[in-house]
Parts: sequence; structure tokens; C-alpha cells
Amino acid sequence: MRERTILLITLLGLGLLAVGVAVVVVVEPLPEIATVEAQLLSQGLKIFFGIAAVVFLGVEGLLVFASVRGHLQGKSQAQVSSGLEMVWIGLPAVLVAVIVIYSVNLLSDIEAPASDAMVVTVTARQFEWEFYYVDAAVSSDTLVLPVGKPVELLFTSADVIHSFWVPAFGEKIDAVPDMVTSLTVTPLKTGIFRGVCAELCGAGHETMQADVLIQDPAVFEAWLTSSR
Ligand SMILES: [Cu+2]
Repeated sequence: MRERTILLITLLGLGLLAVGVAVVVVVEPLPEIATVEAQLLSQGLKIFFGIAAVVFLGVEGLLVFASVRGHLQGKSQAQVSSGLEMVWIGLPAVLVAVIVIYSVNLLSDIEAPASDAMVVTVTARQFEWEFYYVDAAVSSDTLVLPVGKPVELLFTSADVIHSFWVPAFGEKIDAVPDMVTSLTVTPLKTGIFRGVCAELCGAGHETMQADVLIQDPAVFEAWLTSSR
């Protein structure tokens, strides 16, 4: 009986490990990934979902196992050893500590400002965005970015609170009057990525698109020069 229990728990553990790895490999939490930061975020989310799947299935599995075994043995009440108590207090504590340390590191990687970043100031107003390329002194109503170069976007608002959200960036940031908020992005691939204002900002809010055009560096430089 004891050997069978050990075998069962070992099989359960291996099965859970397989589920965790499958979740991490298969489930893609973001709809699309256009930046290095979104890729880091996606990796983090996959690991959290993998851990959550293992914990959920493990706890439910043990619950069913204990209920069935207790029922078969005719016990109406569980008897708990203090060793087992230590395990179910200690294991979650270690797990949460690991997740906290990993999250803090991940967040500081994502938010780390790049020293060679191109600076673009963004002014939001009802119901449009204005992008200003500081070094080139160029204004644009569309955000155009080159692949591979880190960009620091500095947001403010001319009227009410708006929110810049491009799902493929994995991040969302508010544009607030009299305040500057920042977002660093490093584009990974070319394309047009849909974006919107994600804060209800008035009777034209739904028209406030924020699409981003990511181009090859040479094409971007040509655009920037021709916009001067
Ligand atoms: Cu808005």
C-alpha cells in the first residue's frame, strides 16, 4: 500500500510538471508581440500561468485523493501531522517569495531606461495624439518607429486624462495633464500595430486611435528626413 501511494504521488508530480511545462510552451498570453519589453512580459506571464496550473491541479488532485482514500478507509475526519502542516505552510511561502523576486527583476528589466534611446514626446488631446521627435524636431500625428532602436516615449496631456494602449506592446500608459509619464519600447518587427486611447476621455473617445507604424531603420530615417 505504501509503495503504491509513493508511486501514485510520483506519477502525479510528473504529470503536474508536464502540465506546467505544456502551459509555459503552448499558451501565449499576449495577442501579438511587437517589442522586446512585450516579449519579456510574455515570458513572465507564461511562467506565472505554468506555476498557477501546477498549484491548482496539485491542490485539487490531493483533495480528491485524500477524500477518496478517507472514504475507503471509513474515516470521517482527517488526522493531520505537524510535518504535513509545515509543508503546506512552507511550500507556498517559498513559492510566493520566488515569484516576488522574479517579478521585481522582470519589472526592472522592462522599465530600465536605455541610455541611447531616441526621445519622442507625446501630447494627448481630445481626440488625437501628437508625436514630437525631439532630436529631429519633427511632429507627426502617427507614431513611426525604427526596428531595433530603443525609444523613450514621454507622455503628457493638454486637457483630460488619456491612455496610450497598443496591445502588441504589452503595456498601457496614462497621459495626464501637468505630468510626464514615460514608456521605453524597443521594436522587434516591422508592421502596423493597432492602438487606441484606453481611457474614456469625452464624446469622441472612440475615434482616438493610436496605431503605430514600425519600419526598417533606413526607411524610418528617410521618413524622418522628408518630414523635416
Ligand atoms: Cu483619449
